[in-house]
This record gives sequence, structure tokens and C-alpha cells, in this order.
Amino acid sequence: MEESYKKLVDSKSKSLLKKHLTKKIFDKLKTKTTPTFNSTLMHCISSGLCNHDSGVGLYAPDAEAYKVFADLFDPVIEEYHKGFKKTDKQPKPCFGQGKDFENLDPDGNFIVSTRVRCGRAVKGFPFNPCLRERDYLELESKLCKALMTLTCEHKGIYMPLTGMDEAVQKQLIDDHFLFKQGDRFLAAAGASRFWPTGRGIFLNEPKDFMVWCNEEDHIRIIAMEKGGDLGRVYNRMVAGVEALGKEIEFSRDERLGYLTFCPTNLGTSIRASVHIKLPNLMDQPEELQKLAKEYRLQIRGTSGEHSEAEDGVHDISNQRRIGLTEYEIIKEMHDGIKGLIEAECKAK
Ligand code: ADP
Ligand code: DAR
Ligand code: MG
Repeated sequence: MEESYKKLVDSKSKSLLKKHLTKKIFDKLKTKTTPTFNSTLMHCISSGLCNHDSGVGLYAPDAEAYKVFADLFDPVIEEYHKGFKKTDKQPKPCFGQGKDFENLDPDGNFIVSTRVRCGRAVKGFPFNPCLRERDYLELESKLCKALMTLTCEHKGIYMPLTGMDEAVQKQLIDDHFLFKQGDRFLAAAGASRFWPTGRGIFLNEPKDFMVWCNEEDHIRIIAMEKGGDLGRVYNRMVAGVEALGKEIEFSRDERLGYLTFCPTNLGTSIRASVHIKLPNLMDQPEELQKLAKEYRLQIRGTSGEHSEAEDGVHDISNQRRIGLTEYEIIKEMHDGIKGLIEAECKAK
């Protein structure tokens, strides 16, 4: 670990891990372990040590890591989430009403599709680096039991990755329903162990609600549809989260809110995104980046993180996930996307 750390320090990496893992903190934390699952600093930083092009490079191997290695996690959380200090506290969950958010693009001129997702961890289980094969199977079984209780618009079927026909899997990924395979950042973080055991996707009949099992987080709850009706998509996701929350005890920290594998997803763990075409702003990349920063929006490629835009379609979403309620996060994204569309129309 010392050698890999030195290579990171000497590298041109711009990761938050490089910025905040000072030698003093490294020396203070390198011998510490978490009491329940015995996780280590190496578990936390291995992805950022292997991938110098990480944006963050840090993951929590279990819930206790956020406290045992707080000297490293707290400054990374504060910077990524634009100012959530170690003395700040996540507000109590408040989903509000999706009907407050009008359709972002009623005429369908810019937005191809809208997606809202959140992550949940099952209380008592660690994250990927400390999960045994039987833990993946137990998490999958708990989730499937809960999924069987879903009714009405959420009713659907669970498809395990084990034994899934390759062509079916490729189509689900190409349709943006299913997670990609082999993300090198997640692999280096220990998230591909025993793959594909315990991994899978639940898809409802209309294919506008899905639940991922054991990709990056234990559970990802997702609603998605063509067009810009953010309020309807948000409502569908919230109803799904609340239904599953009746069957599964989620892991929630008093200060950090809902716990997730990556610190970028803590708090609400909500990422609300649009696949959107903004040709005029795309021709003015500095202006687009300035607006995205101003509206606290993050820009990804068409196939999500670490991908490029295809046919001018970008994935644009809220960056912050902690320090605001769920409703406020959706409002921040809603107002940001509206601002981008207004700027696009002016840029003609
Ligand atoms: P997440 O943060 O949910 O893990 P990723 O960046 O990993 O998101 O992308 C996961 C999948 O979700 C990718 O296939 C991506 O294209 C798809 N996706 C994200 N936002 C949208 C959207 N608004 N419409 C359609 N697909 C989307
Ligand atoms: N690629 C990693 C992940 C950062 C946040 N995205 C997550 N958690 N999917 C990085 O450090 O850049
Ligand atoms: Mg992802």
C-alpha cells in the first residue's frame, strides 16, 4: 500500500483521494480497522490507487468505515457535496410531492428521457469488499422476497445475471435498463468479486421501474421513461422505495443519512437525470460547464458514468446528494435543467 500511495502522490491524478489523503492522514489511518468487519484503509482507497483518473477514488467497505476513517471521508464528502461539513447533519427524509414539478420539456424539443434513482443498503451487511459469496446470495434472496410484494404499476419479474442469455443482457444494457459490466473503478474497489453471483435486475411490466441487485450498492431503485415528466418519474421511484422499505430495514446513519458504498451517494442517494440534446450549448463547452457548475449539475455520457455522448445526447443530473432533503434535491435538478433549456434557447 505504501508504494501505491507514493505512486499516487507522484502522479498527475486530480482525484479527491489524492487531494485529501495527506501523508499525515495516511500514517494515522493505515493501521486502523473497523470493529465489526475488520475493514482497512486499503479497502477504502484501492480503487483510487489503481485508477489515477478517478474523480473521487474512495469507497466505504462497511458502515463503520465512515467513522473509523472519517479523517479521510469527511473532507472528500465536504468537497464533493459542495460544502457538507463534518459538523453538518442530513435532514430527515422528506420526499414531498412529485406533482410540484411540471414536465421539463412538454413539447419534447430537448429531453429524450428522464430517470430518477436512489441507492439503499441492507442494515447489518457490509459493502462489496467485505461481502462473502453467501452474503451476495442472502442479499439477493432478501430483496427478491420484498420485490414479490410489489403491486400495481411496480409489479414485475426478477432476472438474475447468473444464467442470463447474453443477447438479453446486452439488450437490457443497450436499453439503459441494466448496469454495465466491468467498470474498472468498481472492480478495483472490490465490487466484482464472485460476479455474477447475487446480481440481477427486477423490471416491471411497462419497463419504467427497475431495481438493481448488488451492482455498486446492495439495492438501486430506479424509475425511468421517455420525455421530461420529472414529477411522474419521481413519484414512481418514491412509491417503489416506500414499498420496499416496508419489507427491508435500510441502513441509515443519523448524520450521513442513507449509507452507500460510494461517499458521492450518501444522504439521499438520489440522482435525477435527463438524457438531453442541447446542440447550441454543446457548441460552447465553456459556457455549458459554467452553467453546470452554477446549477450544481453533473454531465455524463449517453451510457452513463465514464462514457461519451452519442448523437449529442448527454446525461445531466444533480451533483449533490447530501445536505438537502429528497424534495430539495429534485428541485435543485429541476431548476438546473430548466435553466439549461432557457440558456439553450437564448444561445440560438
Ligand atoms: P447511476 O448513477 O444510476 O449508476 P450510471 O451513470 O451508472 O448511473 O448509468 C446507469 C445507466 O443509466 C446507464 O445505462 C445510463 O445510460 C442510464 N441512464 C442514466 N440516466 C438516464 C436517462 N435520463 N435516461 C435513460 N437512461 C439513463
Ligand atoms: N469512478 C469513480 C466513482 C465516482 C462516483 N461514481 C460512482 N460512485 N458510481 C471515481 O472515483 O471517479
Ligand atoms: Mg453507476
